[in-house]
Amino acid sequence: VEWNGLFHDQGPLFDNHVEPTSAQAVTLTFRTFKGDITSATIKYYDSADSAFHTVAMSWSSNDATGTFDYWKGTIPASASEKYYRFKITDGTATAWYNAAGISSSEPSSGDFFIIPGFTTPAWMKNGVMYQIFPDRFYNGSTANDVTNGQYTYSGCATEKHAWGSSVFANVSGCNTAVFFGGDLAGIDQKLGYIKNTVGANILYLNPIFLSPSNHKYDTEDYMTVDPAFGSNSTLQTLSADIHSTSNGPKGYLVLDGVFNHTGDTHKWFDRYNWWTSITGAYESQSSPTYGYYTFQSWPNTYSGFFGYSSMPKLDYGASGSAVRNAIYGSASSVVQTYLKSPYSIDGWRLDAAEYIDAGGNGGKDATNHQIMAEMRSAVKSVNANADILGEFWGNAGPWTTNGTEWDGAMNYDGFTQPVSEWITGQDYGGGSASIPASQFDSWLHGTRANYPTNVQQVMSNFLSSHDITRFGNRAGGDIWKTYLALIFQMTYVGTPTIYYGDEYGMQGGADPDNRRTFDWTVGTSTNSAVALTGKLTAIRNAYPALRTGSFMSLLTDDTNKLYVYGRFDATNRIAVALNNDSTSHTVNVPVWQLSMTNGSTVTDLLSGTHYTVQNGVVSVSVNGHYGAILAQ
Ligand code: ARE
Ligand code: CA
Repeated sequence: VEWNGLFHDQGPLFDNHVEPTSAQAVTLTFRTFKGDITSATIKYYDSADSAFHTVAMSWSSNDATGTFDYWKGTIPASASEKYYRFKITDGTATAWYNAAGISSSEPSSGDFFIIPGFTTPAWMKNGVMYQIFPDRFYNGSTANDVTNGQYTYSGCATEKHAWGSSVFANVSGCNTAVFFGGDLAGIDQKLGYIKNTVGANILYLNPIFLSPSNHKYDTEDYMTVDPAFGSNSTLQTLSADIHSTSNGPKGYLVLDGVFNHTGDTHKWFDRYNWWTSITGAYESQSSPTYGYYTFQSWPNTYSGFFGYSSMPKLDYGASGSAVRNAIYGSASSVVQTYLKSPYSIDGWRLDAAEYIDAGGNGGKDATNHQIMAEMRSAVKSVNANADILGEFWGNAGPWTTNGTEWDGAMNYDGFTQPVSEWITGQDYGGGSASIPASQFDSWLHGTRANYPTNVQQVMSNFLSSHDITRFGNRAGGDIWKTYLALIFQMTYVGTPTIYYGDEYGMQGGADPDNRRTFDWTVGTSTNSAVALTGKLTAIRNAYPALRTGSFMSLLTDDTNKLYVYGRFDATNRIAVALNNDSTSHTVNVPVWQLSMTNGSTVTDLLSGTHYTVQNGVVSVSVNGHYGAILAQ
């Protein structure tokens, strides 16, 4: 069996129902070199009877170039989750093929998923996300700015600093008390920049609810927008303006749901009696919300996020508990309220979701999964198209492979880390770590295999976040590395997510330096990186193959630091060639793998240059730390 000819994924040419209902049979297509094999079999595990089944595939057709055979087979419709792999024989040798790769012996993991009835939001599959840390993006109203000494929290008096100042920690070392004045009105005023210049249509905002810190991960009241960011009516206006098409394409809004813990000033806890008419859990063991938290020894010893006393952990109790109802279970819950009109948000990013649990333990267990399933039901009951984006830094498979919990997750593990190591030679924390192109490819392959295809397509792929060093820093200020990373980000599988400022290579080390104020003198359409970002998002928006098409690895060259892959569907075939070297290289792109015919023309969507396919190859010179997007 010639392994180089074998291909299947759940792209539109190889799977007729990537999101089947329980009534839809799934017809799979498998590719081999023409005449190479004698039989192909689908072997699938059906969770309904916990047994393996086989389907013999039959030859169906050749590709247009006569290079390949296509084999087809159908897995019958049913409601149960299934996992499949292929067995290929040529009369002598056998090869096994699944999402994790090809092997000569039968694999025990890494199969493709079929999860009837599980859908992820189309707008998340097809959009580009822009992440904003609200205090640092744009000050739309100075009237609401936090002033020096306006209040003191955890011994830290608030400090207001000038936009662009490099002060992130105040004199007492309390970085969370340093404010710059950014707000929701500012975001609203810059929607034109986000939608039209950058080309992003999904906004993800770090926490915006009442809280004494600048990051607002220590919530004081979920039902009130922090006054330094605006009011609940400002949020309604912002949401309406994001959804409106009068300022660019229709947009979507995702908020940060910090539901593992509250702040210690939350009215349910009320450590400092800021809520004078309320008796919180810290104040009395007879408080109506005493049971919302887990005290080992009341009042001073209680479970908190990472042990922080400023972030007491919520105790979710059993199904139907007061906390579950308040957070997501009831019509007036936090989760449901903001999904409904007049806020009409489109999704929740679930902060620290892995730890959510009952009794103050570490989460990641059956109770956590039960809570996540209840949360999904609540979210989808209000808006079936809403997105649930979990925060997890490793393989988020446990929350995404049963179709009952998250739609997707922050892709630290399957995007941010490998991109950083390949392009910058550093991990996302800034430590030295370098991988060659071949390892980059296998890392991506392996992490894609962790997820059903519709989950892969909504994984949030970002270069930086508010929790790690800036990509611009790891790149040592070399803007060409940002160019290369952006080209990869906008042509890879998953929702491209731009942490504000990454579109111009914003600098910054670890928290809090990764939360600098946006520089509006740099973040303009005349900046070359911003212009490239806009061009790339337009390309992604124009070609569905880049969003929901197949992904085929075409070439890795560790010596010349090259990586080439295909994205394709029934309409378009695109080969992306990346050069991670500092000097230019001529890349012979094997477009015969995409069935491009000799003599046909491909166009580099970045440069506009046309090329002719000769001997199954397109020969392209690619600049150092740049790429070509060859489409037909
Ligand atoms: C800040 C400073 C700390 C300081 C602390 C107290 O960063 O150094 O000690 O203040 O003064 C929020 C704020 C942070 C703040 C933190 C605590 O944004 O600025 O810290 O609250 O007050 C783990 C968790 C993951 C978490 C990250 C940060 O699993 O959930 O750590 N991320 C979310 C948000 C954060 C937010 C919180 C949670 C709390 O995105 O912004 O912090 O609501 C490995 C592990 C990960 C681990 C990661 C980083 O890869 O696999 O699980 O993430 O390392 O430690
Ligand atoms: Ca302001």
